[in-house]
Amino acid sequence: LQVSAAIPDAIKNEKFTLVYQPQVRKTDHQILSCEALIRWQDPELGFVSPAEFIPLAEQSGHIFAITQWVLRESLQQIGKWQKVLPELGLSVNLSGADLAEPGLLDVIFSALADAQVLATSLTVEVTESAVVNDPEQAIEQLTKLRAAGIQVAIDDYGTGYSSLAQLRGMPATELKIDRSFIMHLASQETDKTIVQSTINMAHKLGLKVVAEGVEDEDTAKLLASYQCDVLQGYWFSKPLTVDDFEQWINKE
Ligand code: G
Ligand code: G
Ligand code: MN
Ligand code: NA
Repeated sequence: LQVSAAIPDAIKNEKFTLVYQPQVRKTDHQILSCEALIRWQDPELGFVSPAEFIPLAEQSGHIFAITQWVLRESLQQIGKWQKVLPELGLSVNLSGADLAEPGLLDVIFSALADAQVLATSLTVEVTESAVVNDPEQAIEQLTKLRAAGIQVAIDDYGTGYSSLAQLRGMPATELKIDRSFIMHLASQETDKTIVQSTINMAHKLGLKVVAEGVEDEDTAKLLASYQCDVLQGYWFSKPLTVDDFEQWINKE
């Protein structure tokens, strides 16, 4: 059984699950938000990585159905968690193909309404490569989302198609520095310079900065000293199932 051939059935029978990775404040490491990440454990195929099936779903036109499920499922979950943690935010990854869907805004607004979650609680993460296919259409949709109070994060910043010209044109509220710049931060002087300058530039543009892939205490301390607003990575927590996330919250 091929992964691509199994995608329609996985959508239809809701075979995906979500895990949630905490995003914490730089100073006291209090939880602010979490990123929803999709998982697929298939009875026949075993564990299929999103790094494999998301690009296949994009190619076959199935990604928007997956994104709709992710949005509805994660917003329902956040709605429950907000009863205990009213300020908890949620980040969801969007694909470039989602930004080309005319129905995207309706899907997001109805998922928010059904979950009784405020638009300001939601951040959509897009890579700059998601915007290259049809920049005008993508930027128009992101601008509408922002006008409704939804936050827009540029994911994996510094890699792929990212450029200063694209940053200039993006209606972003947040910049997520790619983990390849964070992983060796404590030992690489070049990375320190790049990360520090990127944080300063982002702040001057009015953007919040998130570092992903924080794996040790030295890196967390360095990033705090650079005024990086939000930290995410294995040092704080790996992506967690719903049960594990609730345990983690209770422990913190
Ligand atoms: O969680 P993990 O490191 O396995 O994710 C691998 C890749 O899949 C990352 O680039 C991540 O952004 C992407 N990904 C994970 N969940 C989703 C999702 O729900 N939607 C989209 N579009 N991408 C996702
Ligand atoms: O592309 P995106 O940033 O959405 O990818 C998120 C992915 O990064 C998640 O699937 C998660 O599994 C992975 N991830 C999260 N924290 C860390 C970390 O500290 N180190 C590494 N290597 N990967 C991480
Ligand atoms: Mn992401
Ligand atoms: Na991503």
